[in-house]
Amino acid sequence: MGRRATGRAALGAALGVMACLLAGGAGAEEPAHAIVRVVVTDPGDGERIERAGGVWLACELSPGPVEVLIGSGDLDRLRGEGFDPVMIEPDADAAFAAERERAMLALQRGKGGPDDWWSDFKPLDAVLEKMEEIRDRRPDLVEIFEFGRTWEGRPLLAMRITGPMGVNEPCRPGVLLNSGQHAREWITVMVNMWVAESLVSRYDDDPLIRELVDGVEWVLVPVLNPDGYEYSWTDFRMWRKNRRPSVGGNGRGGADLNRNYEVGWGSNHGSSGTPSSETYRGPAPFSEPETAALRDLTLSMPNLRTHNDMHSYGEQIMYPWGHTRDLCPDNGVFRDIGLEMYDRIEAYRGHRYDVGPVYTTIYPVSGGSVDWFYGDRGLWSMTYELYGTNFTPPPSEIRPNAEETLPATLYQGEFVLANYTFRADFDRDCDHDFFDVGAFLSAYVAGDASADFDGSGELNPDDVKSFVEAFLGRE
Ligand code: 0X9
Ligand code: ZN
Repeated sequence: MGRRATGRAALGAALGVMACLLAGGAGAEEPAHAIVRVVVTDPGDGERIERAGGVWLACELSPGPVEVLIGSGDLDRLRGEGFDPVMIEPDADAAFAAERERAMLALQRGKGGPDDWWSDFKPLDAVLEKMEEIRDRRPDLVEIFEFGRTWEGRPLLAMRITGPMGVNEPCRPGVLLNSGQHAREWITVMVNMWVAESLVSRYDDDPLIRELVDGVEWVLVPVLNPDGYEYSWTDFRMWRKNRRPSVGGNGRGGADLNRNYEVGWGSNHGSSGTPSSETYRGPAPFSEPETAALRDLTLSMPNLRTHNDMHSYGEQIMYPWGHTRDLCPDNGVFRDIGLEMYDRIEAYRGHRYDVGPVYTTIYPVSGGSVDWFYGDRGLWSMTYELYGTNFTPPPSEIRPNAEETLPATLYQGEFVLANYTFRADFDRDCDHDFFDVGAFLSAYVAGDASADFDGSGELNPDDVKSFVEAFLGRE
């Protein structure tokens, strides 16, 4: 994985600002943030970086160089922790401001102009507007609903995308896709929105999409952490957590939502109990309104079968567990799903994602989303780290990232359609079990018209035969 956040540091300027930072002076021109590179040797180094006030800019802290975002004074503290930091971007704020300006210009140009929506990243308001625009195009397929509120009172919004009822009713299997759990991972929001756009705009002409929309209930949460997302646009580009108020108002608040789920919660191996930490798990499982709302949404949808939590960056397709090295009981099936997703991603432009459990593929994560969605809810819960080399990919990566992963994400719909819709689900409880046989036989013996399984218009042994065949074939 590449680690350069920007390649734009001019050495002279770097040395000048480094001198200023080293002097510890808060000069008027001193940028608030700089990016340095340090070399880490063991996993505990993450804590030392955080103790010094730095934010490490990688998904994975493995031995070797890593870029660290620092504020004034942190350079000395990094040295105090025993690192030997090398300046690579003395004015990170200027780079972030330039990125924001570029995106805002694109947004303006897009309003009635030539720029299409996918040409650059979008601030929260524009994402919500786009959700509405997609809904307004096809209100017969799309519904937007609020499923909770954040710390700062913002609505948590989801899009439900599904065709007219009838097919697979009442057992239409569900797919839940969330993105933007980590505030700075802007590209995940665009990629998820592209799924919504594709399901809706291709519905009329693409038979597979139509089958997936008619047969599956898609619930998309493009911005699971809207407070953090907004903050990453307005205040601090590298913000990761939500906006839980800080203890003592020291400006280092927030909980890492992806450490706040109940399964495996609370371990210091893969999460932190220190409120200022980047991986602070919160005071209790589901203490955060954003994760609690997602939990409740999930509990309200017993038809959900699969889930994807989209992150950036690192080219990985992962599944449980994150909190233990042990393989989960369904590791084989997860691996098959992951490998099919791998093939589909690879087919687009040859990117070879790593496939495997969170713990060994990226690093230990305790209280992460996939562990709860699988361990508590029994879903086929996957998570991406999208392609990229840092948290600020160029906007030219939006479309390729979106196109590259779409077929893999759609596969999750294909998977539930193939595995969770049963003609032989006679008692309509959305499960394939022997109760269906019981229900069929009682209907047949009672002479109930519902037992006319082959649709011949009369009840006869052929109905039993075709029911048994469908049941055994898991149709
Ligand atoms: O640390 C994380 O939460 C994820 N990496 S990131 O750089 N995007 O922050 C990895 C989490 C994978 N596990 C789950 N989604 N549970
Ligand atoms: Zn993330």
